[in-house]
Amino acid sequence: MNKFEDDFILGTATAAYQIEGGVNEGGRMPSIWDTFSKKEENVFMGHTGDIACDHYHRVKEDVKILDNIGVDSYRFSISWSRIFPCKDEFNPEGVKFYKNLINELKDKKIAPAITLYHWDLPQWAQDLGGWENRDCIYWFEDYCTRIFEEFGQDVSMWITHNEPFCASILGNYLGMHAPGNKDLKKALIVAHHLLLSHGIVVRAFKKFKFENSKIGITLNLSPTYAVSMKKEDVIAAKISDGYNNRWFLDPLLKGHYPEDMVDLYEKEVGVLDFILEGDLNIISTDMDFLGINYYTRSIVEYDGHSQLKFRGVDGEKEKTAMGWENSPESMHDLLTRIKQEYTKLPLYITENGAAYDDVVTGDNKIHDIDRINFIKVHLKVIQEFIKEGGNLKGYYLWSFMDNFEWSYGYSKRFGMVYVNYNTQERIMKDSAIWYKKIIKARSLEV
Ligand code: IFM
Repeated sequence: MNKFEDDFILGTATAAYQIEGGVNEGGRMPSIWDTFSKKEENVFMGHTGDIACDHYHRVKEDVKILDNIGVDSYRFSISWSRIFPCKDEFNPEGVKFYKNLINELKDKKIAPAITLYHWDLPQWAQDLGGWENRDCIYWFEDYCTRIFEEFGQDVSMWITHNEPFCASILGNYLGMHAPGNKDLKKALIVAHHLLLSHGIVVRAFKKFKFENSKIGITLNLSPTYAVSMKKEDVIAAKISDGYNNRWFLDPLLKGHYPEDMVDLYEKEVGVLDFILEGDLNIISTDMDFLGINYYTRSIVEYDGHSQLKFRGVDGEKEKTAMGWENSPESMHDLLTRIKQEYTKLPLYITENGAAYDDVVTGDNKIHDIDRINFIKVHLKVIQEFIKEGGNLKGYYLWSFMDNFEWSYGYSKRFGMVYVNYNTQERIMKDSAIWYKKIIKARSLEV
């Protein structure tokens, strides 16, 4: 029987803006997501994170549910604008909120894993140019250093950034996320500054010499396949891979940006003169692990009309409510590639999961069999990869509970715990009951 080792982490994850609510409480000031979600048509039906899952007021109850499920670790993010609501203005009440959460978790022997930046830049920082401004890196360093001083000893796992691709490209090139820009050059500057801030924060962290505490970054990676063997489709797939994956993996793990993409981007936006001497050395500072968020594969073809000459093609596999294919084999391809081409560092799947259109039955149950199957096939791949010698140390299911799914608002449910947004009642879906069994047995055969 295939068992998960005792030190393999079976956890779950959320992010601050997606669950907390309480946006005007405890001294918090707006982030770019408050601003973005309040502008018409940015988010499905005008939804915002104002109340979300009201986790701000329900920490105790939520940790109790985590404890009931039995997760080894809970990954959550800190809202920077609770800690520094205004520039240089530290807010002890913000720290108190997270200290309380950490203590609740530790009481229940759940290891906290903290993401320092999950897209909710304080609005004051955006007003000063946001991540486009190189100074933002140092504001981020100040905030992280303060957090390390407050909680460093209590937290075993730190993630500098969640999905810098989304924060830079979705937020600044495609305009689908805050702050809503549509400018490739801006997006590339933001991506560079995010990566640089990662390296600077890793260096700041190492100075503390915390025992049993590690730091890394989380990338959303999508293995990319050409729709056909035609030369132009193969080239399109290479570009798409460069755009999604290599632009982030290469600087972090190889110390340089991929040359083919530098050439392409320079043709589009001019010289990338925001990359200064020494930056890549900092970006590639040794970290302790690589976090990977994996949801689906991408299939692409050549598109002469698009700026970067590729477009996504619909695949034929079964899809989740996001329209994303359920493709566990591609996660295997991805992990194998990371191991062979990039790093021997410990890997964590810091997110994996699926949205489905859940139905609450008359007796208040949610029989989310599709979600159970989705998680199961991905956990199987993880076991396979570990058997083959892969250095994979943990799995965080996205998400602990239904939450604000960015531009989709509350219309997509990723949780293993159902949230009734009218009453804030939480109901464990069948997937949570199943995950509990898996964790207890440390095996998929339950
Ligand atoms: O909800 C998001 C999360 O914030 C980042 N990773 C992908 C999830 C699902 O889209």
